[in-house]
Parts: sequence; C-alpha cells; structure tokens
Amino acid sequence: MEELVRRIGESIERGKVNRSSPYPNDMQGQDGSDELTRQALDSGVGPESILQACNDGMKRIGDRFSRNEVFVPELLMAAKAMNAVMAHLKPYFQTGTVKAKGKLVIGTVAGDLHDIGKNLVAMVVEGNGWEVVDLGVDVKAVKFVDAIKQNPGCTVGLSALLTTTMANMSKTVQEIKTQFPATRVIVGGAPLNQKAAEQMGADGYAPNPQGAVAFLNMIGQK
Ligand code: B1M
Repeated sequence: MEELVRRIGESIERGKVNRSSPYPNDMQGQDGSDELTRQALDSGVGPESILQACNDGMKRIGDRFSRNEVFVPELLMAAKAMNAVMAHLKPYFQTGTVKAKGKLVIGTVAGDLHDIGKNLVAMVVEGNGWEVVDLGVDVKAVKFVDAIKQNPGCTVGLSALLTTTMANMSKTVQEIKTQFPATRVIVGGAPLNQKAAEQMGADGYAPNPQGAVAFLNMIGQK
C-alpha cells in the first residue's frame, strides 16, 4: 500500500493523469493518478494519506518550478493529475448531513487562478455540513459583495496562492467589512498566516480545510 501511495505522489509531481495520457513520455502506458487512486482506495488506503502524498508531490513540483527546472506546462499537468485524484476523493469528503449548519461563500481572489486548495476547502466544509457557494477563481471584490447580498448571513472564505494577490485579498476584506461589517471573513492559502489575516482585518485564518471547518463551527455556535 505504501508503494501505491508513493506512486500517487510521483504521478502528481510528474503530471501523469491516467494510463492513456501520453505525458510524460517516459511514463507512457503506466497507470496515472486516476487509476492509482482508485486502486489505493479499493485496497483500504485512507483518503488523508492519499491527499498527503498529493500535497507532497505538489510541493516537489513547486520547488522544481522555483529552481527553473520545470515551467508552467508542467505545473498545469500536475494540477490535472491532482484533479483526477480529487474526483475520487470527493465522495469521502461529502458524507452529507441533513441540515446545513450555515453557508460559506468561497472564492480565489482577483488575479489568482489557483483553485485546487480552494476546492479542497469547499469539499471538506461541505462534507462537514455547511452549504457552499463557490464563486470560482479570479473573483473581484464586487462579486463577493453581490454574493453576500444574495446569501444574507453567509460567511465568506477567501483563498490566495500568490504573494502578489494578497493585496487584492486585503482590498476584498476591506470592501466586505465596509459594506457588511457583521459578515465574517476567513482567509487562507500558502502565503497567508495569522498575522497577515489580522492585518487585513479578517476574522479568521486557516492553514488547511480542517482549520476552516473549526473556525466555521466555532462562529456557528456564537
Ligand atoms: Co502556481 N505558483 N503559478 N500554478 N503553483 C505556486 C503557488 C508557487 C508557490 C510555485 C513556486 O514558485 N514555487 C508560485 C507562487 C510564488 C509566490 O507568489 N509566492 C506560483 C506561481 C509563481 C505561478 C505563476 C505566476 C507562474 C507563471 O505564470 N509564471 C502562475 C500564476 C497564475 C495566476 O494565478 N494568475 C501560476 C500558475 C499555476 C497553474 C495554473 C499552472 C497551476 C494551478 C492550477 C490550479 O490551481 N487549477 C499552478 C500550481 C499547480 C502551483 C503549485 C505547484 C501547486 C499549488 C497547489 O495546488 N497546491 C504551487 C507550488 C506549491 O504550492 N508548492 C504554485 C496544492 C493545494 C492542495 O495546496 O493551494 O496551498 P494549497 O491549499 C491548501 C492551503 O493553502 C489551504 O488549504 C489547502 C489544502 O491544504 N488553503 C486554505 C487554501 N485556500 C484556503 C482558504 C481557506 C483556508 C485554507 O479559507 C477560506
């Protein structure tokens, strides 16, 4: 089973989606993240272990990108391989509860196209009994504001992966707080931390989906 998990991480790093995918050249004809995830789940590997292997694979490809060893197309293939895994994991995160605990409007802020982490947060939050309204990526402040108008009483989740889009995140938090001071805002994403969240005026910061759920459950009890 360990070998299967290792290969899933490798397939993310190498961008190997499935057996019929011709990329990368030296892995032609081999199983990709799609088949390997199915096999791992069928053999009883837990979704968390699979996710951890994927995140490790993503970290490795990200580090190689930083060293100019790979470029955007390789990152795109890694994202494609990760999406194949997520399709298998989705049912595990969406166990479904009867009545929603509340509503989370979530999106990746303007200028930022990274959505794998945001999608993961949305899935886990949904699986923990919250209704999720996903606005997608590259979401401008005005779109978040419109969504709050359409979903009174919702909490808002903002995601950013680029250092450069943290400024847009900050503007978005301010815009929301100016128009809807009572709306709770939680922020997350790799370049964020508690201090940055506080400086932006956000109500909460979560480093991962579980942190987002903990925050939502906490404010839900108030
Ligand atoms: Co980009 N990229 N990328 N990229 N990319 C990073 C983020 C980077 C760190 C790579 C690197 O240089 N090492 C770097 C950012 C550097 C920086 O700003 N500090 C980078 C760059 C530079 C870029 C481009 C500028 C490259 C270029 O064009 N020259 C470009 C920007 C495009 C844009 O957004 N405008 C770009 C493009 C892309 C792709 C489109 C090719 C692709 C994204 C595909 C997609 O998302 N659909 C991509 C990818 C895949 C990555 C890496 C390799 C992986 C990101 C990922 O999905 N991680 C990334 C390197 C890395 O992260 N090591 C990198 C897995 C995911 C599960 O983790 O998203 O962190 P993460 O989410 C976590 C937590 O952060 C948290 O929970 C999640 C689960 O644990 N979380 C929240 C996230 N949102 C949350 C919200 C919450 C709470 C928690 O509450 C609301």
